[in-house]
Amino acid sequence: MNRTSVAEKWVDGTAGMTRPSNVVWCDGSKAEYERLIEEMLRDGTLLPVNTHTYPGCYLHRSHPSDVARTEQLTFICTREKDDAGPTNNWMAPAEAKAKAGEYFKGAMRGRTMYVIPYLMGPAGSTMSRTGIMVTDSAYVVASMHIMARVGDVAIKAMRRDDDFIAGVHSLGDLSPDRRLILHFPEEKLIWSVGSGYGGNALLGKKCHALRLGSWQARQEGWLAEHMLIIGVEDPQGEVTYLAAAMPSASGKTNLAMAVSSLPGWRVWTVGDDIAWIHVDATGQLRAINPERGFFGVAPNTSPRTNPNATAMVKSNTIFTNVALTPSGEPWWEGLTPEPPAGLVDWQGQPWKPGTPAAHPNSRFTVLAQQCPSIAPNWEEPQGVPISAFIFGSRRSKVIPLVFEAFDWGHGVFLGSAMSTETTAAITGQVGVVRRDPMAMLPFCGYNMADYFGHWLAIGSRASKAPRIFRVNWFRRGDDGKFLWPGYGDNVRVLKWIVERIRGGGRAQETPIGWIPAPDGLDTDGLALSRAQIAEALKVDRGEWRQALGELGDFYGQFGARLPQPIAATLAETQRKLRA
Ligand code: OXD
Ligand code: MN
Repeated sequence: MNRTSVAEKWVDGTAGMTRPSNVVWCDGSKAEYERLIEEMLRDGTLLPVNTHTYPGCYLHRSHPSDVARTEQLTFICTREKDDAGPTNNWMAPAEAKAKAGEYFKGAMRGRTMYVIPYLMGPAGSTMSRTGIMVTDSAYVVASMHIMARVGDVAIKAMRRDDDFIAGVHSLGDLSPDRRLILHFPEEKLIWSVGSGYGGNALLGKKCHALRLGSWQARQEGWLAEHMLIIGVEDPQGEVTYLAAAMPSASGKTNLAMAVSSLPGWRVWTVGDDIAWIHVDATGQLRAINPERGFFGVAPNTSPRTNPNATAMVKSNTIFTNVALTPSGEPWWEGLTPEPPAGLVDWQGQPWKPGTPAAHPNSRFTVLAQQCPSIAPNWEEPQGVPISAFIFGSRRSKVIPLVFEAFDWGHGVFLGSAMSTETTAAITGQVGVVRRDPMAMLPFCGYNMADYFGHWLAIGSRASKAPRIFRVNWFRRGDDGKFLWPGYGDNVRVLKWIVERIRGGGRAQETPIGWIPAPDGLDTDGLALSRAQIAEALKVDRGEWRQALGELGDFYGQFGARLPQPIAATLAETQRKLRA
């Protein structure tokens, strides 16, 4: 392999700090993957599962205190605190390095340091970017094989000797007290210590593709977003590409792989978590999926909610923290209506009813090419043309099932106004409403006020600016039940969105945007009354006035850095709601 001298030097320096007993450069080959699996089966990092029904699948049980992203230990380490902004944890670079340096010092003694050159994005795409990460975790290496393009393909894609994001990862002692996930955007550097969990440890994903990616995107004039990408095919065979931002564990993977309940309509999967989006020479926005696989939430994945994912994880999949049936098959809540007898829980203990069998944030890691709905063009180097953005969150109240922004600026406002109920994908309390602009709160690598400004600027460069929509599958009625069936029926909402893009789609104007007219949504064959649909689409002025008051408080922390058009749209919406 033709390694660059800058990379070699950096790797040597890192080995000097972490003191591994040997250093192995990864080539990304199948043989290497198989060697790692063998080694992990030997030392117990991986457990076999039933190879007849789940060929090529394995189970990893993580440390019980290392099961989700730890946002309170995640920092943006810019020279100026204001550049990280009020929504990020910030630490001065020197302090961060001194602290984490203590944890890294000699952390790899007696262990192998793997060097992983990786490419985010399809080979041959000008939108793709390279990284080199080191780790002392074989589980991380095997997962990176699935989630990124590893080896020579990455080295070849480097434009210069120093054209890479550098990432240092060590399991350390896995103690949350000695865990830090640090981002140094000005140095193109990531340091992560003390966790083996995907979002903290697979550095290509959240740390590179989103936090550092968003920083680079702003500098270079593109967007790095927490978005799925899909192609929606109509009965005539025409495909419309959409990108949708949704918070972690809020149905992104399900929507990315949805099986339509509407005859003739079909969803093609391009990506399920991250989109890198550029404005092309004609002013069209085009998106690539920088990842190579899916790191999806297992619980509630079933033949009913996501038949494609259920089929996809039947082979060549690494499961983390799921339960096992007596015949050694992976199991998680929701996979079957009733739990099978004799389950072993995610910690390897006989399962006690009333406790989680699989961890609520248990995961599957699998190659995208295994997905039955993967789009034939998902690795197209020039990406797919995006016709609309969707912002979705998890709110039991206030937010209608779907509505459309009046224009780009209004859509950016709607994205910036997003809030959501928290899930098990992050350590902390579940079900609390928190602000989550564009589903990027935990992932934006710089001041979010500047991020809103960057979105506005992209719109002015896009001669064919995508339409912007807001969705909420999670609204509940007074009886506490969901108002909308979700899953495959969400394609009914996508159909209305496609119709709006093409100039049809009946809609009515409200103070917050365009809502489907009473007969606008195709609800044929759905056991929902008109009143229920009206309830799902309702704009409650009182609720909205209160919500926008809270939004104003959130904006307040950005001070003068908040773009004026965002503040003006808030004021205008409040005025309309009072009228
Ligand atoms: C993820 C997340 O794993 O958002 O995708 O937490
Ligand atoms: Mn995500």
